[in-house]
Amino acid sequence: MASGNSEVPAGGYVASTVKQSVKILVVGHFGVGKTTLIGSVSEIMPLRTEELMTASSVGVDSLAGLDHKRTTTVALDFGRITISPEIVLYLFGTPGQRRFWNLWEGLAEGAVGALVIVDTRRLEDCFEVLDQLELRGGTPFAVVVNQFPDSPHYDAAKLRQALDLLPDTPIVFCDARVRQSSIDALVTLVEYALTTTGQKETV
Ligand SMILES: Nc1nc2c(ncn2[C@@H]2O[C@H](COP(=O)(O)OP(=O)(O)O)[C@@H](O)[C@H]2O)c(=O)[nH]1
Ligand SMILES: [Mg+2]
Repeated sequence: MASGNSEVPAGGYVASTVKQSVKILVVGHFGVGKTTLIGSVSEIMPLRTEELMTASSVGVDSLAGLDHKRTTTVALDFGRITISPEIVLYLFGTPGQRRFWNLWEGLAEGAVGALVIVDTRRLEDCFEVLDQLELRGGTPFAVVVNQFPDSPHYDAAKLRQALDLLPDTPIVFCDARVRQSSIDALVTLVEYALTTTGQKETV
């Protein structure tokens, strides 16, 4: 799937040829790489709601193992990618922590699917996210394993077992900093979502 950047008019407005918009959620616990993934694929300057972490984050968002993490997403990330002259994807990144679940409720409405980003150094953190997607039902999702230098490596079968995923839930290994890697994850999700719903929904 080509990114179709040539179709994007100067100034970053949506091309007049676009007839359909598709919404995708990017969810995951604090520090898994949501902002990085959206930033690596977005053709517009991603809207970020990052704030420098302060002492008030202590005990709320754990920095254990995240030496370079200095900001936290307060509400959401927003990005856009034109995948053909007629179709544009909107990406909404939202934190997985339980306290953000109300935010998701609205965002998940009409979404074609969700990318659940996981960090194998803190695998247990993604259970909250997976639980919430299961509770909601109906939003197809793919699991994206964002690999950090010190991440333990598990193969897809082990991860499927550990995360108790259905046999057909896609598992993708990704480097969220690399545009093509992030695009591959999005393509996998969209292809999977199309097999589960048989149609695209609009925003
Ligand atoms: N090595 C490596 N570092 C990454 C990757 N993705 C994100 N990071 C770094 O991990 C930290 C957390 O990423 P961020 O996108 O802010 O996480 P978020 O809280 O989920 O939005 C940042 O310092 C990123 O630069 C990746 O794929 N590989
Ligand atoms: Mg973020």
